[in-house]
Formats: sequence, structure tokens, C-alpha cells
Amino acid sequence: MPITRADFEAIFPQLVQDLTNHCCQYGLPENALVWFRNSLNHNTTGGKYNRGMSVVDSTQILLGRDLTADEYFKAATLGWMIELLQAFFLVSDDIMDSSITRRGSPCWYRMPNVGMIAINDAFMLESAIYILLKKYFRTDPAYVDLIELFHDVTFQTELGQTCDLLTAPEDKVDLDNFSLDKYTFIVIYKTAYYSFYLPVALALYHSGLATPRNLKQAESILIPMGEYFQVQDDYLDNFADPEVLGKIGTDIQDNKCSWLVNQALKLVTPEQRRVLNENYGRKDKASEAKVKALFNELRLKEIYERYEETKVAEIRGLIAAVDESEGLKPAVFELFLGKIYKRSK
Ligand code: DMA
Ligand code: MG
Ligand code: MG
Ligand code: MG
Repeated sequence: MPITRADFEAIFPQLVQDLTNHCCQYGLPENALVWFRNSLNHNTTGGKYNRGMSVVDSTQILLGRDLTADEYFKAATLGWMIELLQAFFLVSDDIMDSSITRRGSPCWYRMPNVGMIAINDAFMLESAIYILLKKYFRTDPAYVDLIELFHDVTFQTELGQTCDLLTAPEDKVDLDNFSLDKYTFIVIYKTAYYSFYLPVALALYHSGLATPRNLKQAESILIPMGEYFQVQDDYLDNFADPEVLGKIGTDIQDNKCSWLVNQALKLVTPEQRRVLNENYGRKDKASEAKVKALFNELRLKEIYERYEETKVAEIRGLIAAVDESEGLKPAVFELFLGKIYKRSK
């Protein structure tokens, strides 16, 4: 049975307690302790938990049996470490993207009395990963592999964010600067590694099945799956109801090299390209509305729906070809894909 949201959430208070205890050894003043706990709760909870819960589900599928209480707690703890990593990225991403809301609330940096303290809070969310890893995995044979995996994937994500931000200068709109090749690099690095490869790689280490071959095969399926997920994110940024999505789209005003603008550039007439050139990346609602109207005119919703079916068929093909000789199981990928197929948030 896949883990439920409630079961996964039930683990988190223990981890907040562990982090609290860790701070108490330094005699951290009470107000700072309360601040850290608030940041942990606000920034780490309230999402979909696809990444975190997938560690538990994947471990169960790989071992082909119910987990012991200890295995289950540790799998969920690894899952929460991804949610902490995600919290670290999102707090920073929302500052850099000038976003307004996240998970239906104001972004952390826009909460009362937070502001740029959010930068240090982001660092602390990242550091929390390694405090928990040490507490629960210090004597695990895979400890060094787990640390290296978190470090490698973090750096990969930061490379992706660098390219995302550098292709979206605030003061200079240059449509020639966008391309699908750049787009593919950005999304694989900023999203696919930490959101898709990391959960399954953690499950492979936790279940003792992290052979080089299994890790490589998992990567070859999960990277395309992560690409698909970020295309969805870009599509939803413009086409979803912000009430359902929990965040207000910013890609057009932020001059992002998004999937939608890249599709638009393939289809525009010279006149439409002029409209795009004059309105994309401008920090005002009226210009944004003109770009949104153009995206509708170009029927990008239908282009997206066609892309979705093609990409999912390709991923299903990769899953069907999984080599199970070293214990990898297609169900790991099927379950993960099922969680995101045709998502609306
Ligand atoms: C997401 O990019 C990537 C990371 C590493 C957070 P994004 O800015 O499109 O995400 P969101 O739409 O959630 O702000
Ligand atoms: Mg963002
Ligand atoms: Mg971003
Ligand atoms: Mg986005």
C-alpha cells in the first residue's frame, strides 16, 4: 500500500523535535528557536509531498514487502530531507523570481517580519538535512553515498537555477536568447535531478539495491520524467487557476525561458513576434495580458496536450524496457508517473 499523506505528515514533528534538541545543545535563545521551528513548519509542510512520499513507496516496491518500523521511519525521514531541500530551494526561488504566493500563503520572504531573514532561513533548511542524516544514518554503510548524493544533486539544481536566472535578465528582453536546447538544460538541472532522480536514488541506497547499473537506469527514466514535470509547471504557471495551483504565475513578467514562450517562438508570424517582443518580460499587468492573449491565439493549450501524450508514451516505453536483473522494478516509475500525469497543481 502506498504511504498516505497523513502517515507521511505524522513523521515530521519528530524531526522538528530532533532539530530543536540539536539547537538546544548550543543554548540557542528561545526566540531564535521559535523562529527556526516556524520556518521549518511554514516552509517544509503543505505541499504535495510527491518527492518525499516516493522514497517510502519506492523502498517498499524495491524490497517487495512491508517495511519494518525502523525501515519505514528512515525511508520517511529520507523523504522529509528532500522536502527540506525543496523548502531551501523554494524560499530562495521565490525571492529571486519575485513571487507573491506559495502553497496558498504569502511566500516566506513576504510574511510579516521575515523579509531578507528568509535568506538565512533557506540556508538553515538546507543544513537541517545534514543534521538529520547524521543523527539517523551515521552508522549506515551508505552514509557517505547519501551525503554525496545530496551534495551532488544540490549543486546540479543550483547550476539549473543559474542558467534559469541568466536566460531571464530583468532589464533586457531578447527573444533570440531563448531556445529549446537551453530550456532542456535548465529544466533537467533545476528540477529533474532533485525532484525525480533523488527520491528513487535514495530508495535504492536505503534498500541496498544502489548498483551503478540500477542508478544509471533510474536516471535514464527519471530525467525525462522530470523534464515533463517542469513543462507541466511552466504550462500551469500561465494556464492554471492560481487558487488551485497555490501560486500566482510570474514567468511572463519574469522574462523566463519557459516552455510556453519557446513553443510560441516556433509558431509566431512576424507581427505576433513583434507583440511578444514588446510585451514579454515587462513588469506590468497590461503587457502580461497581451502575452497571455497571444498564447491563447497560438492555441498553446492544445500544443501542450499533444506534447503531454507524446512525452508520456515515450516515458512508458522506457519503463517497459527496464532491466530487472539487479532488482530494479518498473512499478517504482509507474507509481511516480501516475502521481503527475495530467496534474492540475
Ligand atoms: C523551479 O522553478 C525550480 C526550483 C529549483 C525551485 P520555478 O521557479 O518554475 O518553480 P515555481 O514555479 O514553483 O516557482
Ligand atoms: Mg519560481
Ligand atoms: Mg525559478
Ligand atoms: Mg514555475
